[in-house]
Amino acid sequence: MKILLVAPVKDVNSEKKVVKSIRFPMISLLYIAAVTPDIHNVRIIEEEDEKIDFNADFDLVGITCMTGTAVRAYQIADEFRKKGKKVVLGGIHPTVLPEEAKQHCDSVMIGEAEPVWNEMLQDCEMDRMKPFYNGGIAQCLDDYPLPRRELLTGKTIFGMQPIVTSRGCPYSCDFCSVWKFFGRKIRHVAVDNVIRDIQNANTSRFMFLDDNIVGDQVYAKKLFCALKELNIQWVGQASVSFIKNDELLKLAADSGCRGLFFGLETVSEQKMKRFAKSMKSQQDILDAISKVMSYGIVFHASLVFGFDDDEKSVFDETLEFLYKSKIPSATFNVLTPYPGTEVYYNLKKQNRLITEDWQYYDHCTPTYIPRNMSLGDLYSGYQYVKENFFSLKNTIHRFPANWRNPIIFTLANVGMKKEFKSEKAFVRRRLENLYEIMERKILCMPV
Ligand code: B12
Ligand code: SF4
Repeated sequence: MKILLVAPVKDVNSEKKVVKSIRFPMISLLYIAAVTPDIHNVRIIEEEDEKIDFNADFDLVGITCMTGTAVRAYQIADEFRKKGKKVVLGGIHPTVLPEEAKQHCDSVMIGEAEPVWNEMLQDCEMDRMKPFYNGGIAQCLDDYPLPRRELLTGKTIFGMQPIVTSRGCPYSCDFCSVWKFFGRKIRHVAVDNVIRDIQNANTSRFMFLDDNIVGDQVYAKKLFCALKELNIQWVGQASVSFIKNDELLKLAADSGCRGLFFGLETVSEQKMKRFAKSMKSQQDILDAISKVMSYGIVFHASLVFGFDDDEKSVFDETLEFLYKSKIPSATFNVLTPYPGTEVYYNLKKQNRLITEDWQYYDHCTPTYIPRNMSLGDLYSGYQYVKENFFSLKNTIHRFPANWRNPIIFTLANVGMKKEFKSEKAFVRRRLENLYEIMERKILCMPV
């Protein structure tokens, strides 16, 4: 069969342009290609790079789908089905909402694709595809073949290739569905296989996509020791607690780590306890930032606004802290109630969700009635923080502390600023649409 695997853009009609330098290909499709028998021909389209030709000759189209890309994924699926093609949808959104996804495809793949992909291919050839296939959660990742990297097309951020060493997360944050989807036990790819994957990749720059590259510190130590021999540069996501382990932090740096993404969520001391993270005070975070930076590693923080205990003061408090910390780079998000998360169920129960039109679930648009501020306050507070953080004055103030990584610092800040500029008018229009939706609905306003 001729198989097309597609990674959709968020919204094909959107005026919000994705800054090319910060986009990244979907590794899931490379894994699916790897379990596809050689008798089939597989092609991958990253819609960010390449337009889809709906008239092209394919027997089966597989589309990967997150909540933010669901609307576009469904458009693509509908269009291919109109042309008589068989379509299968997979990824986190169809896994959480399989019945919704089924309205747009022949089959929905729930959970991990590897265990059931071949069964589905055989059924497709025999024209007897089942509505749902459930791959569940495999116990051993070493039974999976390595991703087929040669199918990657297009440029990636700093020429980095994506790589994964684990699935699963032991934490259970209420705004995240990863622990329900991939389970609470961390499952690893054997270090030898990771090394083989890196050696096949034809680059010396990697982005580890693991939710927490140091989730299992014994494994991490083994991995970093092996990476040291390869002379590569890498970035990844980590929990901030690991930096108390000096040996591991040094090993990470020696193995080529150039940047780590930390989900801090908040810098407000009263709220830190709620996240059960190791940081208990702003001083703890300041110490963590300077320690990570002293190893030549860029500290990238991810912060979220709009939690029920957030008040309007959260925006100034965050900005002041970030200014003081001279943090190299940060991502700001409006809390997004993804289906399958506790936050989603609670807001829905309280009748505070404004819309379940997934195109609004973009991390910039508030899609629910906040508890301690108005919708407009949340929107403008979020814009205010981004505008100030990426301003020339703020960037110049943070630059001297980041002299060891001038290129990454400049590119990260310039790239984020560019994206912010393009998103501003777009989010404003989305907010106006949401006000209209609210007028039509009676939603619970907080008292
Ligand atoms: C790495 C990562 C990123 C990277 C790279 C993403 C990429 N292009 O690969 C970056 C930083 C760019 C990123 C961006 C975003 N991400 Co992200 N990301 C992840 C992360 C940590 C790992 C994804 C991954 O590669 N996993 C490994 C692969 C093998 O697993 P997989 O993708 O799930 O694929 C398996 C199955 O799902 C299934 N499958 C997947 N697709 C398909 C397709 C078919 C046809 C079939 C049959 C099966 C199938 O089979 C695969 C193999 O087993 C996940 C968390 C997680 N653990 O999943 C969040 C996650 C997917 N991201 C999330 C979000 C919200 C985002 C952003 C919207 C964040 C933002 N602020 O903008 C953006 C959106 C980007 C976009 N394209 O729209 C959420 C999605 C929630 C949701 N309900 O949609 C997650 C779950 C994180 C979370 N904590 O909630 N992300
Ligand atoms: S937000 Fe991160 S730490 Fe929390 S459950 Fe999700 S993946 Fe795990």
